[in-house]
Amino acid sequence: MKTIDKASEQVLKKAEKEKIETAWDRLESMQPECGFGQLGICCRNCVMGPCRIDPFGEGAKTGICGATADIIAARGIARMIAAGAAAHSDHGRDVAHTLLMTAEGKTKGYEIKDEQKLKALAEELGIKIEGKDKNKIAAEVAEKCFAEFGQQHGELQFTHRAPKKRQEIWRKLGIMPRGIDREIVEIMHRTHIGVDNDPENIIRQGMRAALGDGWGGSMIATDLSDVLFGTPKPLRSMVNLGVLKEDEVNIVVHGHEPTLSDVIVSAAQDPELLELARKNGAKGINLAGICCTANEILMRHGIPIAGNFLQQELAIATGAVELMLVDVQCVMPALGSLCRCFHTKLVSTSPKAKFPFAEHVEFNEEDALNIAKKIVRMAVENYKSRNKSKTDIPKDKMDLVAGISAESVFNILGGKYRATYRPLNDAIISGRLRGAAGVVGCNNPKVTHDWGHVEMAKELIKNDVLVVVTGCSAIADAKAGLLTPESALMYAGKGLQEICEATGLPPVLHMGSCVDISRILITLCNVLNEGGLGEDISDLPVAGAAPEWMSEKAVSIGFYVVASGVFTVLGEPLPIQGAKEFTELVCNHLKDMVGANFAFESDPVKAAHLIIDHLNKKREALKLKVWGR
Ligand code: BF8
Ligand code: SF4
Repeated sequence: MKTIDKASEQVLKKAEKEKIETAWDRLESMQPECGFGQLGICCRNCVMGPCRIDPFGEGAKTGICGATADIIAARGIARMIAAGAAAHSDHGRDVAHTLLMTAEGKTKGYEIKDEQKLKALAEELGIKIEGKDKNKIAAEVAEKCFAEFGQQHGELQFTHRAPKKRQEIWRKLGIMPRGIDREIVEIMHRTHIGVDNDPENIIRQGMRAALGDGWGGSMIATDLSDVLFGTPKPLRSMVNLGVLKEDEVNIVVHGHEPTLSDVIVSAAQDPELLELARKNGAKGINLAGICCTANEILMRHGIPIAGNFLQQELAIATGAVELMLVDVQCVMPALGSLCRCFHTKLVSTSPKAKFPFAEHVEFNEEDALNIAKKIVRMAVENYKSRNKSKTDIPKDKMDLVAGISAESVFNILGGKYRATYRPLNDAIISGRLRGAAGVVGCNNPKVTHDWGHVEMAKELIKNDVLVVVTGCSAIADAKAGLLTPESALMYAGKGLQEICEATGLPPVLHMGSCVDISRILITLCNVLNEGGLGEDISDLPVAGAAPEWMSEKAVSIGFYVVASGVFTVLGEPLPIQGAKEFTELVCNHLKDMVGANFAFESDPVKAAHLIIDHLNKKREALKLKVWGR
């Protein structure tokens, strides 16, 4: 089965009938995938190779330089971390840039929306705020954050948000990140031929760069986005391909950075463009999102989501999309040729990311609103070209609640509102909640679309585990109805059900895009600070999972989550299994180093039970109630 999502299934049938190719078809024609690559034992870091290790027979046991399977796999993973951390962090840098330009009055279409968060950040960063207006403060905050990327000595500022004990672990292991860019560069240096050839030493640097992502680049992205676009608060919206409209201009935003999508929201409400839409025979302008940029504008504006990663092609294949605009990350290069089968215009906007058959309208912050309007106008003018006979929009759409941040909501978990995390901690201590799990990450056509996320989330909430979600996982669960308060009655265990009833919250909480996993880290710190659940993140009854992951960003996330002390289960194994000792290091020995490790389990229900067992063990260590004992 390709997908559990009815809307996706309907469009996939249409695609098959009309011989439209999708990622699933391409996966099929790729079979068998390269076994050396899957096992992580091939290397082309120099041109004496490429080399590959024979995992079974009498073939090569080292590369030409002498690198073993373990060295090759460790280098490969470190480079995946470097790419993932670079992607998230560059996103953070772009938000810092937009904040600085806005503070200097050089942008059109942005303003500082959360002054309170700005001031709190300034104080944390050691910036004096007395007598300064918000723009002056914002400029200094942006500059200070910029400096974190290139910092050569010292420690990243936001790592000091972590519990003292955790910071000590990082220092002792030599994995406290210095500057974000510096750690990424150092991975590239160490994995060059003939540099670091000790798998443990390599992965230490991998974790250091990953921590620079989670507690650096990603955290900067989240915090500065909140300052600029507003900190999310709970809100309702809709999800799935059924949010596309038959009689309106459909614009789909896809990619990651909120800087463009946020102004597109304003441009789509422009009276002149709405009038033009009506003149062209459309009833309005309908905005929807794919992937994490969708999560960004859902969290802050309630803009509906058309789908997750594997639905990017399906949205176009409905025939109802006038224009898809993309920025960076997770955008398939297949989109351009697909758009040529329909009237859909594909518009690339980032100087960093151009695509075949896409029209490029370069985005810049100085003129953001005008550029956004230009793109919306292109969509409106394209409505006339829609071929009604080629259009087929699935009816499926689902309600959802989103907009959960570390600042909101957790205060009321447990039922009574007080401005502390006490109710949440009490719920865990009393055993109404067994613990919490962050289920995050991508889609991957190797896994039945959405199945990994949805089955895992259901099994967890059934066992009174509060589930927090981000990225494409959040979208999968939303489509299955798990982001509605009502789903608690259908799927949650008794304790979690009581909490959802008392608070009106769903049992699965949407915390945003993938960079917003930093919100989960902060939530964990807040829980610890509240007291009663240990002294370090690794003491908490919490776990992480990525049931359908595929991207290098997910590898970076996995490593910063584990290095922060959170046990993490991956649906697809890391490509390291041809390297026995390195696999043992990642799946076991890391526990002795950072208090947490990875597990690989492709069955989402079994994976949920690995998590539940882990939470039970943590509860036992904290001397809290454990079920069935
Ligand atoms: O950053 S979950 S497929 S969209 S990588 Fe990409 Fe994966 Fe989706 Fe968001 Ni995250
Ligand atoms: Fe082969 Fe070593 Fe060169 Fe890699 S670095 S390609 S293992 S010789």
